[in-house]
Amino acid sequence: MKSANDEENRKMQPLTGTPAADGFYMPAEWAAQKQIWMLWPQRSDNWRLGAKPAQAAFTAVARAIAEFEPVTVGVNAAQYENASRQLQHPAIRVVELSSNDAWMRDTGPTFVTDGVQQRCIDWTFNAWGGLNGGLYFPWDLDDQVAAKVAAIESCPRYRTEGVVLEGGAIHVDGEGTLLTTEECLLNPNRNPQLECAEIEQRLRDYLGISRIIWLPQGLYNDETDGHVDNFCCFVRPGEVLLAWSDDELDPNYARCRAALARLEQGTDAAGRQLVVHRMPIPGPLYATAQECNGVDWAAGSQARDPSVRLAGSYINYLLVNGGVIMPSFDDPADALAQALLQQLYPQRRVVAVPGREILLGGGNIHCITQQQPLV
Ligand code: KQY
Repeated sequence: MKSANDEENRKMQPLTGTPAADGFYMPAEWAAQKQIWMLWPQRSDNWRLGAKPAQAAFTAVARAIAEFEPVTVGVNAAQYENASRQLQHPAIRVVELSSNDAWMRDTGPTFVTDGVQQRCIDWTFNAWGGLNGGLYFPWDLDDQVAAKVAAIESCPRYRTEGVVLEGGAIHVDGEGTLLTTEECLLNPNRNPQLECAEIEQRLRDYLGISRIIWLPQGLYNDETDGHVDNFCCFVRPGEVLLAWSDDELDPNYARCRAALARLEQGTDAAGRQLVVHRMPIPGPLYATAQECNGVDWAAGSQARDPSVRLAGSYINYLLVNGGVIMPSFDDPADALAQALLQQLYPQRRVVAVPGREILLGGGNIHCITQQQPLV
């Protein structure tokens, strides 16, 4: 006779097959959400001053989201009490969940649905490049995050052994179109064993999409090898928002134009010509020497240097139920960016949360969050 434990163990095992073959697809970020998942920053070789300022910044993001919907924050055991105290809020749940760092967009699951049930994809994670340019070692706990989230939610899970992908590398419109960059997905430090056509087939198989729009590159100096979520996103089906610079001396100038050409050339899965909105890029932004000195040096992690431009972007915002949570940078372009987002999302309340501290760690609000759609 089967025990309850056998049944639980069976549920923890990954599914065989692929989501698309089973009738599942990834919904767009604007689909109704059950909750947002986050992780708690603590590693002092990425976050300055023992991650204290980053913890305050993550807390502000969690609290801003909690005004719209529930948030679950995964925390390493050593930080459980500290995080629980800082995150006290009726809509914020803290769970013990080990990780190497705090990038839930990239280490968390991608949720898929067939319109009735929810499942999720547990992509293989290699810290943005493994031993060939990855951002830290080891990354074993990060690679387990998606499976642990799935277990907490009792969500059946597909595991992509041999397909490396981070959530920030893709955006979908929920109607069959996917946006990504060649700089990231075709980088030899992700899936060197797969040809471009094979990568495209994996995207179709796992995400239930039928049209892929490849942008050549992402934002200049993005530590992730050009994640699309820091550069270009869907606003709604048929409309995208692209980071934009008119400064010919900005290394982003050519990147923005190359992306625009691809977006204008193609059509989406429904055959629509895309409308492209342009979002100014803040800065240029740099870390101060003092900020860099606050990061503990550790072999294998990235050196921080005030001369290296930060990949600041307003595109790195998160959609929540009824809201938009965007990063601000104390930059003259902040107000313009907020006004543009409010104009593009008239039915949502746009809330700006300081993003500099998260940017110093290498990403922003979209990178540290993962939406779980409502089923
Ligand atoms: O932006 C992201 N999606 C992750 C960046 C990781 C940076 C680690 N220093």
